[in-house]
Amino acid sequence: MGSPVTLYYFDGRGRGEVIRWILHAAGQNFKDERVDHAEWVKNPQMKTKSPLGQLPYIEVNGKTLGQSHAIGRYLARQHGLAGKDAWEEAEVDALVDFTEDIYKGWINWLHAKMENDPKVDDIRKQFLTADIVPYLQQYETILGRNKSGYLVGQGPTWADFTAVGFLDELVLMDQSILTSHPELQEYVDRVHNLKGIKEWLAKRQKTEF
Ligand SMILES: N[C@@H](CCC(=O)N[C@@H](CS)C(=O)NCC(=O)O)C(=O)O
Repeated sequence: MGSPVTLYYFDGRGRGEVIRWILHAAGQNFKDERVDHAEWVKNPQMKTKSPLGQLPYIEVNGKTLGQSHAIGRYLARQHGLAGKDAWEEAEVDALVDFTEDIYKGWINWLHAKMENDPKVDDIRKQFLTADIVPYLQQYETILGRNKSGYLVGQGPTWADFTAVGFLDELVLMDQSILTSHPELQEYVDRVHNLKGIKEWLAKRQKTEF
C-alpha cells in the first residue's frame, strides 16, 4: 500500500490536485497539508524546507520530493496508474506533457485575472477560442483511436487525471465549453466516476483555483 505520504500544497487544486487524484484513486491514505499562501510569502523558512523552493512537494519516509510530475509519476508507478510497460509509461508521460503545454496557457490567463491585467478578456478569448482547439481535437482523436475510454492502454492512468483536471478548469472558465464535444464530456464523466475520485469530488472543498 506504499509508505505514508504527506502532500504539501496551497489550499487549491492547481498543481497539487493530480497528486490527490492519484492517491484517492489508489485508495492510499495521505496527509493533505494545505499551506497558507500568506504564510508562505512571509515566512521564508517554509520555502527553504521545500526541496525546490516550490509547492507541491511530498514527504515520504523523512525524504522530500518536488515537481508535480515527478511526484505523479512516482506515485502512479506504485499504484498501477502509470502504464503497464515501458512503452505505455512513455505514452503516459507524453500525454502528461501534452496537457502541460496547454495548462501553461490556462496559468497565463489565471495570472492575468489575479493581477487585474487590462488584457485579461483578450487573453481569455484567445485561449478559449483558439489555443485550446487543437488540444481538444487531439484528446478526441486519441480517445476515438484507443477505444478503452482512456488515453493510454486499457484503463485509467494519471495522464487521464491531468487531462480531466485541465478540462475541469476549462469548464469553470466556460460552462458550455464541452457542449460541442460530447465524447469529451463522456470521458470527463467516466474519470469523475472512478472509484476514489468520485468520493473525493463529492467531499472536496470549493476553492478558487
Ligand atoms: N513545475 C513545477 C511548478 C511549481 C510551481 O510553479 N509552484 C508554484 C505554485 S503552483 C509555487 O510554488 N509558487 C510559489 C513560489 O514559487 O514561491 C511543478 O509542476 O511542480
